[in-house]
Amino acid sequence: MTMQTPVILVSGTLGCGKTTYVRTLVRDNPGVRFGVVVNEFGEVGVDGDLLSPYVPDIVEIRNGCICCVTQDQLVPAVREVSTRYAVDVIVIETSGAADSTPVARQISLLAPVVSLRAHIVIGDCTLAADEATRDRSYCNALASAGIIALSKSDIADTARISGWRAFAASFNPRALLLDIRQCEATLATLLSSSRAEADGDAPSAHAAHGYVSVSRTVGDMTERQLRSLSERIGAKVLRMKGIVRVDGQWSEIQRVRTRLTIEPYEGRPPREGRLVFISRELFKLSLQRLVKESLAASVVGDDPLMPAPGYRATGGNG
Ligand SMILES: Nc1nc2c(ncn2[C@@H]2O[C@H](COP(=O)(O)OP(=O)(O)O)[C@@H](O)[C@H]2O)c(=O)[nH]1
Ligand SMILES: [Mg+2]
Repeated sequence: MTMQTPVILVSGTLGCGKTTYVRTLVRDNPGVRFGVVVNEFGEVGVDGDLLSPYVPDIVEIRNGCICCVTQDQLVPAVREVSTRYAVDVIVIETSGAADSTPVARQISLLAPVVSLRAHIVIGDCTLAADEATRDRSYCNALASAGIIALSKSDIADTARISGWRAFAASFNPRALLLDIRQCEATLATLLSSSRAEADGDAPSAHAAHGYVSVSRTVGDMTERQLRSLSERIGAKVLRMKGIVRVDGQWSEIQRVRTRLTIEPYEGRPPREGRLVFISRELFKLSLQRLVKESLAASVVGDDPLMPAPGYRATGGNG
């Protein structure tokens, strides 16, 4: 008889901590063989590389959100992970714009081979709950979540954390409300819970989320150039991430809103550095121009003797 492979669905806004959560979950459960399906807007993926040192079995779905544009790729991806790799648990990380309701519905098409066991929606406590929840897709995800996990309580102010707690308790009282660090440690609890309330009748997401993404390959940069780039692209770019050689060391670049972090990259060095930029307020053309100008100005502005990094467009999609 075929065993049902449990699926954990993880969603939440851009930069809320989905990949960080998946990485910790996998790292803290070394006896469990995980398969991961990770979805990104752009045609150039970053999360797959960030997860690859920990998860051998990853399928990336790029070029659009799995709740709408790339929905038809989800079932084949989950089937591939569950059959080809014979994993114990499948984790699906949606893009930051996804409405997880249609995603859950797609997963149900694969019953009884896989079954959605936990639906975790992350709330980023560095954002005010009422700001984060202006997005309808995200609200749909929160409404159907079995678990609402609050991230970044270590750096958020207490008023925002209490705001999130109050919001989550009233908006979806059925959901289990946890600090994300509690979820990381409790795989057995996640899998034994029946808190995967995929509401099949909820309205599906609109076809376009209004996000645009642009990817660039980049040459070596200094930390100063990167910080200058981060400042120049401004607040209209909600998210920047990538893997770049910074001051001679391959680094994981993360910028959520205007908060930039540069950490050593632990995976296999890529052939070339790359950065992905995501915005919701700008047209694609404007984002392309902003990125191009900011990259050029950051490098030239920092050191006139240094040639501009050899960046070139690698596309990206809305
Ligand atoms: N301080 C803190 N930072 C976090 C936490 N979760 C995620 N981050 C940081 O937030 C940034 C975006 O995280 P990531 O997991 O890539 O977000 P995703 O876009 O939702 O997958 C990274 O710099 C993470 O290190 C958390 O609980 N606390
Ligand atoms: Mg991610």
